[in-house]
Amino acid sequence: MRAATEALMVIDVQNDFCPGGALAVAGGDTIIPFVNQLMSEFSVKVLTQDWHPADHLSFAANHPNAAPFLVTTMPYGEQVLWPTHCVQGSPGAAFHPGLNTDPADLILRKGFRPEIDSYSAFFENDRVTSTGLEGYLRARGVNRLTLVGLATDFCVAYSAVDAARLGFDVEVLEEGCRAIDLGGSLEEARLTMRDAGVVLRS
Ligand code: VGL
Ligand code: ZN
Repeated sequence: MRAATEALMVIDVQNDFCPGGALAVAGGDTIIPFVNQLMSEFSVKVLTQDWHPADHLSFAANHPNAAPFLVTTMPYGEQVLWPTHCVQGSPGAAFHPGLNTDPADLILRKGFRPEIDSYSAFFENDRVTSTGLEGYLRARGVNRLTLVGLATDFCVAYSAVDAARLGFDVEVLEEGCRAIDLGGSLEEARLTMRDAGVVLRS
């Protein structure tokens, strides 16, 4: 068992990011046995859930004449427009049925404000609005994080980079992640993570 100062973070292992889902990540479901095993090795376990209202502005469908995967400019910067996914309470927003959610200490939902996306589990996409997760982890005495989940190049990478910037020791286990890889986004995310001091383990 890992020390009580270490937490496992499982990012967005939800139906919509698995094969058959609205924003399916290739092989997204194949990480699940590995993730379930890891969960038994950590005492502190946090799961995140992408959790959007139907009118969320990260959805291409909520912009006139916009197609999914185009980039637009929002008040807080660039934003990819996604297919409608992880709508609050929908089957696509539910955790994959193979994921063992019972051992989770905390389930953190993010992306619930219609006007702003939140890839990271720590800050919304303006990079300043806090989700409260830092306070939770610090209050529990956690200083080291291991991340797995979906997708490597968006929610995992943003969470890992924010965590490193906040001063946590951060490791991403790539065996427990799968990427969307939109126009080279995986390679870019790897570089950004390394620059921020995140340790990538294959
Ligand atoms: C994610 C795109 C949009 C993710 C969430 O979990 O990586 N990607 N919303
Ligand atoms: Zn989303």
